[in-house]
Amino acid sequence: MSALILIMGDQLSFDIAALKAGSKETDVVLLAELRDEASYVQHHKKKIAFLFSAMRHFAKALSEAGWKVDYVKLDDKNNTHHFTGEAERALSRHQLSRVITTHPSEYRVLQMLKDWQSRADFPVEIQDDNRFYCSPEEFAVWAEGRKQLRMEFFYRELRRKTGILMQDDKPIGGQWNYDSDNRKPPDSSVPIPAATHFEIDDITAEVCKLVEIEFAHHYGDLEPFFFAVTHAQAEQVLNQFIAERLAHFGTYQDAMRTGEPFMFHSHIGFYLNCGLLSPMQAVDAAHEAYNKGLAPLNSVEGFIRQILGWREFVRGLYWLKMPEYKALNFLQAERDLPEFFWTSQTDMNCLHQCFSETQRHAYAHHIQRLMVIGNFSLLAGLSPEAVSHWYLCVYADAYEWVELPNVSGMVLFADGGILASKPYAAGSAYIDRMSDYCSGCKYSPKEKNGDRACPFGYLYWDFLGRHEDKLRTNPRLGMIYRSWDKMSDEKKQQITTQSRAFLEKITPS
Ligand code: FAD
Ligand code: DLZ
Ligand code: SF4
Repeated sequence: MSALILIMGDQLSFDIAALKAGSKETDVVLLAELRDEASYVQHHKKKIAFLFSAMRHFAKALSEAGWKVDYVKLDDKNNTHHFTGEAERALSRHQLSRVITTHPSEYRVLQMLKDWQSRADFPVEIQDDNRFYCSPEEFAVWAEGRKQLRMEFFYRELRRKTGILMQDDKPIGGQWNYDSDNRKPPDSSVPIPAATHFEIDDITAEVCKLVEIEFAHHYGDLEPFFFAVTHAQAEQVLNQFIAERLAHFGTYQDAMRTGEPFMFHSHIGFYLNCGLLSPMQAVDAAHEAYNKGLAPLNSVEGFIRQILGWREFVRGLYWLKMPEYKALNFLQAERDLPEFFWTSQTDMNCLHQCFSETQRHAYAHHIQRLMVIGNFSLLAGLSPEAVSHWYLCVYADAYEWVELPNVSGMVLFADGGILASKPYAAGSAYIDRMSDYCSGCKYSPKEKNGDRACPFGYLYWDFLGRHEDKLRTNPRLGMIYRSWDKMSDEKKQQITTQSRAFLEKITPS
């Protein structure tokens, strides 16, 4: 029986399971630009334009490959703007009575598909997503009976299972992880290659015009737009990363420099997450570069760990712990987001730089997300719901399955330690060491009191004091609490007063 093959906006892969299960001869492929998906959170304008353009290019490529494709544009006057309405309309339009799709990436959409399955008039076949190394079921088996879920042990299992960077059952080089080699501060004498840019073609130009009008009130800049929008272009970004940046990826992984949003990072997350690239392509390309002697082991292992380790781990965790995971708030953080998350207007130069780059490019690299914006959100006690909403809106690679564990688990410790063994809280020293931001700041990391004192300094201690009841027993925080204990009451009071005044100023109660 012929079928409607539903391809969602983050399933743009030629070998996606739903296409593999279908037939070019008899089936119809449906892709639809939907207001509900573009604005269930107000996604960055660039993210919407990127996805719509990638969807249109993919639809065109599928047609050229012989598939019958039905593409519903945003401005189609009959567009219902949700998956259910568009699937129903397409079934009726093509006189089909069943749907094939691929397991969605988000819990909310899976619930919708389960709803379809409960209807007699809507038979739907959900194929497993074949674009990951580890299925949610395999992850659940690995997690079973473990007190703590730690990425490092999961990653080693996947290294063993796949044989990646392995020799005779042992990690190549003798170590599993080379992170200790990967913490060099930025070095202005090492030139950073320009990010791969593409000219806007007619499809992207049309989509940008549409987004500028229809999503004018959304966050972010549409220009400059230079993202890849086809598989071939995404592959070019990957190849250029391997050739020009991978060798330094590990060494400068944590480094931040003013005006250099991409540093030595790959900027392929957008493409991996919507299907223009597969994780296997990226991992294999890095492995091959290592075999050819084009990049050192600390860089290659570091890059592969992000994809084979972290990316797979957070996905497994998401499916294992949803929907409860979303509601967790271990530290009972309730503060609203300060306005400057949206406007970038703050005197704290590190935040200002990271917010400005986010606004312009719908991108910030990992350490900016973790140690600057994330660390600030943790120390300031911002609510997990508000922070998660923000991250989902502003990054072009953001989808709940990967954003939520990073925000809730890695950054805010809202899951109480399911993902991380301790909160990634830090004062100003790390930012000062790993960036050039402090030299251009109104505040100073050296000053502890007065108007010029860096807020990270006092907020850090205030955070530890505020959460003493929950964190003191954490074995990894023992030494820090010993320093806290040595502080005079007067000093502690001063920290509290400074912190309260600062927090009241950024989000008045
Ligand atoms: P690179 O640094 O070049 O790394 C290569 C790839 O490894 C990335 O493209 C990504 O696919 C993967 N990767 C690296 N770190 C992680 C991680 N912690 N979790 C999962 N995959 C990882 N990543 C997203 O893809 N979507 C998100 O919505 C997202 N939200 C984040 C929110 C916070 C608070 C933090 C701390 C991290 C978040 N990350 C997210 C992870 C990471 O920051 C981005 O994947 C990375 O910055 C993307 O840039 P890149 O492609 O240049 O990555
Ligand atoms: C993120 C996104 C956006 C902005 N727009 C669309 C869209 O118009 N049509 C579509 O099929 N998908 C879109 N997406 C991606 C979906 O939100 C994503 O596929 C679901 O969250 C699946 O889990
Ligand atoms: Fe950020 Fe503090 Fe440095 Fe300013 S002084 S850039 S606020 S860490």
